[in-house]
Amino acid sequence: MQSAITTFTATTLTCLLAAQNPAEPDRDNDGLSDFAEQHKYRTDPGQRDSDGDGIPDGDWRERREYQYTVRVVAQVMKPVTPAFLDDDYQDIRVLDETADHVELEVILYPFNTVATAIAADPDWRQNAARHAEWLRPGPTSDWTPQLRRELLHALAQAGIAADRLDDKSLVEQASRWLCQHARYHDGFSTFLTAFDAAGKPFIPEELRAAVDRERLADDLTLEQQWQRELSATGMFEHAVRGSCSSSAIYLSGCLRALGMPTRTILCIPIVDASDDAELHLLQRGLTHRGIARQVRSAIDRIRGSWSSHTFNEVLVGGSLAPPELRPARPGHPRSGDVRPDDPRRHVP
Ligand SMILES: [Ca+2]
Ligand SMILES: [Ca+2]
Repeated sequence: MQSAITTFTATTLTCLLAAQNPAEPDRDNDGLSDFAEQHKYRTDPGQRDSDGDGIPDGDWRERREYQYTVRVVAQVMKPVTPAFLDDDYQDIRVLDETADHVELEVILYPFNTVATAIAADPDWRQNAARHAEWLRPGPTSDWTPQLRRELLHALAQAGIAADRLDDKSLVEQASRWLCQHARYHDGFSTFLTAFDAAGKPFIPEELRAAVDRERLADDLTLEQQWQRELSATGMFEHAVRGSCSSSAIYLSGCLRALGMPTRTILCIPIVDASDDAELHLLQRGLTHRGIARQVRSAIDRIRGSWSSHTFNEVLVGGSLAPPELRPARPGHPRSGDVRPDDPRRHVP
């Protein structure tokens, strides 16, 4: 059972996360973009070696000397594309690889200031067009021209002029409308469904019994369940959305239909809260009092279970941050600033 669930997780990561853009300005040519030096690493974007010790800021270890960071080693089942996992909040490198999994070293930057740097871009459509990979329909973000027409019409009826708004205003207003449009109904299918090579959903044989048990609560067929939890078009049509993963899929498909590059991010906890050895690592390793207090508070509530969270990232502020996916939807959870006890963490 664990194997199938983990495979689904890795597939989601591979399908929906974006690579950083190598063309972003790097004035001092140290391998770190100006934006990242200012808002992620806190190094000097005008000096290749900020502290003059002979080691450039871009060095894997050196870049951690200006910020409080958290280092995690995680094994992720294949398929996984490590390059897609580097973003404004974390760095990734591969430590080991087997036939089944990739062992990743993850460096988290919890005190980044990326969220404060997001600004609206009135000409966002020109920048957005360069991110075709995060605009096109996917197995779950399955928007259609019909959905686009109906969504634009519904937004117009609600006074939201999608063709005249800047990117930040549009994503805020459209996301709010979409969440209000769809009734919340938590179900099961995002955690028990896998996808074949063609992107079609199926239930792995070892999970069949669990599906039959869970489905008794709703008088719906499997296909009807999928339409209400794993299909952006289906959720829009039925005006229903499910858990955080399901809601992220719904928003991702609908925002892509509006021409906004969007990806779904799956956050995995830095430790397994059911494993005493890993909890001991936290006790020893998290030396920043604020971070330690938040993490321990969250763990107290999930002890004995497994917890993860899924949400959306949307390209906003193309003029400020050149062609790279920037997290958006201000006011929503981000890996860098969300409090573990913040109720919004379960509202994608
Ligand atoms: Ca630089
Ligand atoms: Ca240095």
